[in-house]
Amino acid sequence: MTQDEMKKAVAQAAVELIRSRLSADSIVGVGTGSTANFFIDALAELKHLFDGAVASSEATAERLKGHGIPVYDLNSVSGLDLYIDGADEFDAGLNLVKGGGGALTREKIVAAAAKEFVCIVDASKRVDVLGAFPLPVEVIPMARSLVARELVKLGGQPELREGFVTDNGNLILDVYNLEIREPKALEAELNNIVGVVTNGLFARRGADVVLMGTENGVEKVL
Ligand code: ABF
Repeated sequence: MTQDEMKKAVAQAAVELIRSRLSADSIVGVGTGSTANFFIDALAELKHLFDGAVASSEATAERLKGHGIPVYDLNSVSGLDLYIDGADEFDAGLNLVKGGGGALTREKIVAAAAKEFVCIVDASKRVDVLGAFPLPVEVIPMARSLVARELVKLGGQPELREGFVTDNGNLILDVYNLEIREPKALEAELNNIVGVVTNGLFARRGADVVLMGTENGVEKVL
């Protein structure tokens, strides 16, 4: 199985998982990335079963609309039952690193609004300790250097993601060399740096379930 085949399989498994929970007034939170894209394509088959979606990025909104799925502003809905999204890393505690695609802030907002977060990944995303994947931190442009210096004090090695601006008009610092043994504490500490909008640790609100595509099929990690 190729990595894309695993992503596709896990996307299909997520659709099967949520199918019985969809009703005419359901609005589904939808994430960003290549695995989420496979999910959107599979979800489109069920578009007659639910009302619409809230998107975690402009790219996802466009893809949903391309399938004829209505996209709602989060402010116009009272909450979401489900959020389905990928990740860059996950550990045994279902803590995640996200934001490789740069959509971390909107992803974190939509995840916070959802009762259940179903994370869909291929097996390459499982790690013992988070941090091999550089941790994305979204920063207000004028605070870029200030935040970078604070990240160095924490032992990280921040690098500006060149030529990239988030959907919110901000910058991303990718932080290398972090061995994240206490994800909840680090998530809070990073959020306390003035100028940080969000960081890519999803630990305080991690996944509720991870569906992982492997060579031998899809595994459910709880
Ligand atoms: C989003 O897409 C991100 O938070 C994460 O960076 C990325 C995962 O990408 P892919 O599914 O393409 O591996 O979920």
